[in-house]
Amino acid sequence: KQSFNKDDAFLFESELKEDDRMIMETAREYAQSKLEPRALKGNQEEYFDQDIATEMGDLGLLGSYLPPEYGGVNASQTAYGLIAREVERVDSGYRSFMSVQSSLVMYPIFTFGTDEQKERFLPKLATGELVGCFGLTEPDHGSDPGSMSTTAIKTDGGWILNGAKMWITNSPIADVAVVWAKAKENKEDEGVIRGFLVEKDMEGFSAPETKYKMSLRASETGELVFEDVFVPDENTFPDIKGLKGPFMCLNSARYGIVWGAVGAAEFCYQKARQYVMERKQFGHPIGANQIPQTKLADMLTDITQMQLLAWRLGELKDSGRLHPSMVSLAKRNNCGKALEIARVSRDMHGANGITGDYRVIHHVMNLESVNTYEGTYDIHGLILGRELTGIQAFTPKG
Ligand code: TGC
Ligand code: FAD
Repeated sequence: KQSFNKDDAFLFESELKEDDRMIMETAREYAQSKLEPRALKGNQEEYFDQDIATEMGDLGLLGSYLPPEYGGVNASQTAYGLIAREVERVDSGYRSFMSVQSSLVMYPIFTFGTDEQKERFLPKLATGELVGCFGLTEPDHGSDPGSMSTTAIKTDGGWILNGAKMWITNSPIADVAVVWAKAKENKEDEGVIRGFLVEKDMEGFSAPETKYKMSLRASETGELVFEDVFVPDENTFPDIKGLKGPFMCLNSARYGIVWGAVGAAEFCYQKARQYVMERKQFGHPIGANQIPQTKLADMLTDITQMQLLAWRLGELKDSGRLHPSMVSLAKRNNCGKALEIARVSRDMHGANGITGDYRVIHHVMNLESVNTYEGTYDIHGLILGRELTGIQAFTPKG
């Protein structure tokens, strides 16, 4: 008789290809042995250990889907997602580091960059010797990046950047920032968004840290400030123009988050399952009561749906059939469900659930950011709504 798998009820892992499974196992072993022991300190002390960059690089976990000449291991998109799941099982902040480096920095350089840019940056980003960040959001423009204020004015041999980006993962430790800015005073491209590679020692550029976050505390977050920063032509993406550029990067990063949320949710569900069997009240394990049992049943039902969505999305991406609205559907669903599961698990742990040691509230707080960044829960609902009706509802009518 087939036994029931309490962690993978519909046995999705048995469908994985051998290469993908091997990468998943490498990531799992690394995350459990090297990241898990750092997670509590990272959260309590608001600390990202930069050795993590080179450790992940050594294992081929950064930009894994790129070809070997640029430091990747030609991994499938499914494998990339499985890495995100294992890393986020420990901490969404570590997955953030990995996602930004892989999807928001290496992907655009690989896709939009010149050969010289690829050779200069990609191999070192893949080993973790260089760290990158991605600047789209601004203090006054989050969900609506198309209204951004950061400007780029063409000058001899390059562009002059002015403005500021905010809430930028990795910014205080980044060697290179992929920055999106609007061309100004430019006949051909007035108001068109272009991409730039801003390096940390460029004059007029700074990246102050944003301290005292209550979420993603093990991830470095900061601003990017540009005061007449000269960016030479060789640091400009030559051809990509418009919002399509950053959104193509977001398709990849949001896809990784779909998987990452599965890992965080699985952790919280497994902890709740263990806790209600060990903790006794009224002379019985808490798990002997109906309410905790149906809470566990709801969690596993949601997780099974999340696993199958992520796995199927990976297959569609690997076979070139992914549509961005599929990513919105899955990002919205998996982040919203993961957050709900983490909150319920926290409740099932009673007072212990508020302590760092159990690491559940840590996931609750992290998932608040994950549900917000890369397009909020509601913005992805509106993207789907527009797809379904053909009518955009981002701006009020009347
Ligand atoms: P819209 O008119 O929809 O589109 C403008 C142009 O972009 C194209 N496009 C896409 N292309 C590829 N993939 C997609 N997903 C695309 N979505 C749109 C579109 O075809 C059009 O191209 P063209 O050639 O016709 O000009 O633009 P809009 O201004 O109406 O967009 C509205 C909306 C809400 C969909 C969009 O602004 C949005 O997605 N907002 C959310 C912002 C967001 O996600 N920011 C993320 C910042 S990065 C981040 O959070 C990193 S956290 C990382 C971590 O720590 O893990
Ligand atoms: P707002 O856009 O001001 O939205 C506030 C609320 O209003 C949300 O609930 C939203 O859903 C709702 N809302 C907004 N517009 C509408 C509408 N038209 N209809 C209905 N509801 C609406 N950005 C980067 O560029 N790079 C990064 O590396 C990065 N890292 C991040 C790391 C962290 C920890 C966090 C928290 C954010 C990060 N971000 C990054 C920024 C992130 O992408 C934005 O926070 C997100 O896009 C939302 O923008 P906002 O915070 O300005 O919220």
